[in-house]
Amino acid sequence: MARAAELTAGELLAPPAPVRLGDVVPAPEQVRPDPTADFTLPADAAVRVGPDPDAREVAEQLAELLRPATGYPLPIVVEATTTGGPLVLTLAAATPPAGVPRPRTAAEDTAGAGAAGAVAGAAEPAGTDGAASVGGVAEPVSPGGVDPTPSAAGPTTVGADELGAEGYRLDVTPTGVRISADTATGLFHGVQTLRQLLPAAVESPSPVAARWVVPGGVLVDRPRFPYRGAMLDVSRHFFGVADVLRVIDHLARYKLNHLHLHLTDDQGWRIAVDSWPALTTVGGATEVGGGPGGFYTGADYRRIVRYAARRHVTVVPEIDLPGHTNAALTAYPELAPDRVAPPPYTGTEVGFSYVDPASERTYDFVADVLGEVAALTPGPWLHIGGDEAFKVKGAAYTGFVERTQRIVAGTGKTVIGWHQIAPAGHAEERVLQWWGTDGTDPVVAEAVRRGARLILSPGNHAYLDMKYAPDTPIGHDWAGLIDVRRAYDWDPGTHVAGVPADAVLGVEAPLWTESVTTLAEIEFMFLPRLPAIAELGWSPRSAHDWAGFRERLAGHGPRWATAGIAFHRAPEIPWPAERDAADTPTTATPTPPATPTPTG
Ligand code: TNX
Repeated sequence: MARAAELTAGELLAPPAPVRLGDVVPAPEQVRPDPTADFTLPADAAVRVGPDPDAREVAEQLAELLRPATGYPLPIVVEATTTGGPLVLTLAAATPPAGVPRPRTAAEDTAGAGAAGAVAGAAEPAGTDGAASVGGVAEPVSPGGVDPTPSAAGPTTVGADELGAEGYRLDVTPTGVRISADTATGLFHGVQTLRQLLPAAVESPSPVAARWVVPGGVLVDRPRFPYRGAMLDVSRHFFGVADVLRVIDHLARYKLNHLHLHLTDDQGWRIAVDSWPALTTVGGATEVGGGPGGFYTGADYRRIVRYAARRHVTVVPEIDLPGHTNAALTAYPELAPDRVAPPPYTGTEVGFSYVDPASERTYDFVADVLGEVAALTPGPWLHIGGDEAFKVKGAAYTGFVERTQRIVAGTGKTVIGWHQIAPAGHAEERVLQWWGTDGTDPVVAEAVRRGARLILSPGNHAYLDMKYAPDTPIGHDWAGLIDVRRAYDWDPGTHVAGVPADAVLGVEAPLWTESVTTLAEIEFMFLPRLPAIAELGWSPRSAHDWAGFRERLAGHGPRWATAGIAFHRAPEIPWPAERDAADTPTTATPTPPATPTPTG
């Protein structure tokens, strides 16, 4: 505060070209810019919020985001009813927004842009605008905010009660910014948007002399799909708690709401299980390339889960079964088909290990492990892997999966498995994670007809362990090269033949870590592709536009650089010239890790 206040007007930087209201990733559903309504944050601003504890928590997070760069104190003021002020968070918006088109559902999107708009309801009378007047004109608003032509959704209106579990409304007027939502999660997403609407210098960890201008107008936003995630493989290389927390920050920035942790594989078992302690003491001591490995204690895992929950991210734990289990077998040979402990594995081959599906001891193990992991996990999901169990075939495989699905149901969780579990019998609500590369799989389509839902992680678009280009220093290419455009150019609603959009729960970008060894390398592979996947999961299909996306994404380079986050300067993105990011650290480009030596 003191430092910022001491700066004279002459020392202030020239006002940066304000970010445009639609310059947000993922693209908001509806944007109505009002260039006459820009707002400048004053040094004495408070964050005003109602008494709901979760909303107060979001207010505190907003202040935490803004304090370092602005140097402003930003006290939190709790009010029974929020009125006005520079920064206001309002839960359960009481007044419907005026003149905002009704959002389209995923199913409507799939029906085609032109026809789908004429759904449910004529335009409501405009007028009772909430925090900020936008003139009450029921004029359509374009998704992405860069195109003033009407969106295909047509001029129907959305009531405030339609913001749903994650939506929010953001009003910017010359006197302040108000974020309204039905839930604290919606407020949190609105805060992430506000962060992007401020100059990139807001990412600075120390005070910066800048005018903190927010572009004027109204934005109404909510997700296309409920499940939007990323996966981190902590088995092939182990990543400590601090790294995982930082990954959660990156997810939250882009409104991703699930972190899938691939906790077990041949190269290491990473989650403590009290009833089978050698899983970690023996099975956790290895990783690809021969490094020391590591594992999360129950307390570590709880800390990750709590940190994620505060950022409205749900942790999805994966225990990969019946294959990918060499680390478990080194600890407990009684689970192996021949009851002989295999040597520890630090290579990168797949498909050779499995727990004995014919042994009752295996199901004791599965029930104990899944029971303990379920008890540690507040979220609704348990992921059982199921991929590449090449040596467990036919009825032995489907029988194992069906029994494991029942064990999961017994823990009260909903089962997720890689799409290889499709031939197993249906289990209520079960979810398949598609990682195929050609969009056709009759077995998966049939499982969906029986009631399964799908998370889409197509290997050739969403696998962030694939290289960007032939010269990318780390990564694989078995599913092809994935540059930013390839990560962006597909539609989760239509991607798998025979799977309708309403069976699609959402999208996930997996990061396998055979070749990824450091946090900087994780960031290099995530950014800038993770925001592409995030936009596919969040934004209405009508907002999908590569030309607009690459321009919006370009503005994030200076943000990452200012925050000290590594990323790949992908050549197809028009990054601002270096001088525009003059106050930013140099981007870290990872050096290639030593090639791991397969040992089996
Ligand atoms: C396939 S995708 C795997 C993983 C590897 C990955 C490498 C899937 C479910 N299984 O075991 O790490 O390829 O890209």
